[in-house]
Amino acid sequence: MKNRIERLRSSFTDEFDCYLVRSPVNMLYFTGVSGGTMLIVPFDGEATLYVYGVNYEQVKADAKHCTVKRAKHWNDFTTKLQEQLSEQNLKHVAFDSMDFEENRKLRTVFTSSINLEPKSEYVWSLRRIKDDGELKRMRTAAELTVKGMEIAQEKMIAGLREFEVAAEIEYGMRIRGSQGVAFETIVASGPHSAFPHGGCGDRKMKAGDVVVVDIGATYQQYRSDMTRTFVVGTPSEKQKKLYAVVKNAQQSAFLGMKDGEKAKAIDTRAREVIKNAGYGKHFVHGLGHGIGLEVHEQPMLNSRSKDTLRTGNVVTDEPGVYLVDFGGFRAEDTVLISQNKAERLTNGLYDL
Ligand SMILES: [Mn+2]
Repeated sequence: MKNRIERLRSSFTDEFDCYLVRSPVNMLYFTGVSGGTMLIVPFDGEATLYVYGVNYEQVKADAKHCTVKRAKHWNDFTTKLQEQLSEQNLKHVAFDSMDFEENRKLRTVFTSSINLEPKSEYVWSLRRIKDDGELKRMRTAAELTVKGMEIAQEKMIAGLREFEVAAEIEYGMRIRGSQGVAFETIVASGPHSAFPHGGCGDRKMKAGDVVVVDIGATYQQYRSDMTRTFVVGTPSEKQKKLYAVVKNAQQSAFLGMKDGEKAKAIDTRAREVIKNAGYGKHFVHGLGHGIGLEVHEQPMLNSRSKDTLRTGNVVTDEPGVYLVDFGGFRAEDTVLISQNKAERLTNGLYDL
């Protein structure tokens, strides 16, 4: 099988003859290391990863599928890049992403005959389809996340503060091999639960509180994302009913997820369930997002998405209902899309 740089190169079109990878996550994706300054992928010949001195030895030791060269500073790098472009007569240069100031500086050193255009979609079309090695890591990240959620469930104790629960979750994932959290842990209790990004503060949980716990472990750079809603003590009938609506919506979307389905249609499946239960206007966000090296990736699952689900996509399925005066409810799993079905990588703990 071709390596990722070769696959990027074989997707080149007449529109460009050289691709600059500037995003650290994308450099990691192509070369196996972060810490580079820029990866240059010309149509012909070796890919070159430029690195500043501070990271040179480490990157040189670990980088795959490219030549590693040292650049003293940004101007040294741009001079070398400019030389390479003119030597190889490369005129149409695409890039993934770059901040405005860097883009401006590059344009000033390039001769007027060189085009520089953003074309991140060429990297995304590779990254959104996970290979076996990536899936193995994502499964481990998901297992660690489920373990963290089990700990959360055990800690739904009146008198504990949100940050204490978060600390137990994070420790439990870390001690089992998580590289760190995939994003900031959410333990949102009581009134905080009604905010989709309820955070995690010093509020003391009390009996009857709804608690939304949204967590993720990272394993060998790959992330996972899972949410469950708990109640401290015995849940009320209304709390049970609202969580049931959310879980039914989540399951309805899940059953529709497979290769070839429109992401927008999957979002609609969940939205219909919540709408029919009378809470349509309280589902205030999209259904989900791709996940991998980053917590939010393509494809997106929402009412504006033009994406189609494909085998190898890993996405979240996370409908929610948020009642400001009552509490918020969300159930989320990280899901792998296959030919005729989907598979929950985070699985279990569906009871309130
Ligand atoms: Mn999520």
